[in-house]
Amino acid sequence: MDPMKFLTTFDTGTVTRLPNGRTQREYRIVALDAEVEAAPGVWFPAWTYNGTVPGPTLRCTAGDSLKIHFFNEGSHPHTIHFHGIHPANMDGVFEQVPPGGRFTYEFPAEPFGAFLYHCHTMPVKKHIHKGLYGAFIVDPPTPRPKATEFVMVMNGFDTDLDGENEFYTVNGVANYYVERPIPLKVGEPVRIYLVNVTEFDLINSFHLHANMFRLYRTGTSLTHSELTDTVMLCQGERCVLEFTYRTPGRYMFHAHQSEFAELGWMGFFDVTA
Ligand SMILES: [Cu+2]
Repeated sequence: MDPMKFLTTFDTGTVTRLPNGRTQREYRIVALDAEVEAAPGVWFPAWTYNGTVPGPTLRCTAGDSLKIHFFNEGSHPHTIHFHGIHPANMDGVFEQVPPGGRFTYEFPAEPFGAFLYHCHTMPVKKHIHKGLYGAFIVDPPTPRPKATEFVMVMNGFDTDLDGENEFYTVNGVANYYVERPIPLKVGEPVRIYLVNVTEFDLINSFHLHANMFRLYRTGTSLTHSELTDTVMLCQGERCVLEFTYRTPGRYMFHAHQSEFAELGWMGFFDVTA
């Protein structure tokens, strides 16, 4: 998907009301082998959820009853392992889904926070670096304050299959937001759900220029833990960031691993009055 569209696209599922009054959300996820463009003109033979890397951003509210219908139309066994609380048999580790197979994950969404999902088939390193992951947002029952909300998934692409990343991106295409800065308004409150699934490298990070953000680690509290301009995340870690720009102009954001920034993990916000 076009990374500009991906920023604000949230799959909230098909909603029904259960007899007990709970909201039920049903999602459809299909594992597919697909070529994805990791950088302009550079195609990567990916394993995907629903044809894109990252996969769709799934969103719900704490307490919702979730059903994720998973169909494996790929060439290898896969699963979906969600972060969060759920029973062992819904954990996507032991219930391997063979090509042509299907599985329905069912669990209540808890707790609220910023999460991710990914394939947990061995070797997990391969199933992750091939592209099987996405963001999973569980909103608090009382919504967070109104803001422009973006999802940013930090990843890498090992395009020559040597066990190291040739490109680093947010939302799947190297340097995308350098070529097409993200438009913002002065005074507009912004919230970013940030997820790190970079394979091969121990950490990744997000640095915001000329500003500071409120940091909510894992998004599981409504009280921020820090006011900072840089956050470092291990693979599988995620957080929520909130900030507002006060003056118009072009502002950079990037990984504060200079190497990652130079290999594609960089972007701009264009802030107008
Ligand atoms: Cu897999």
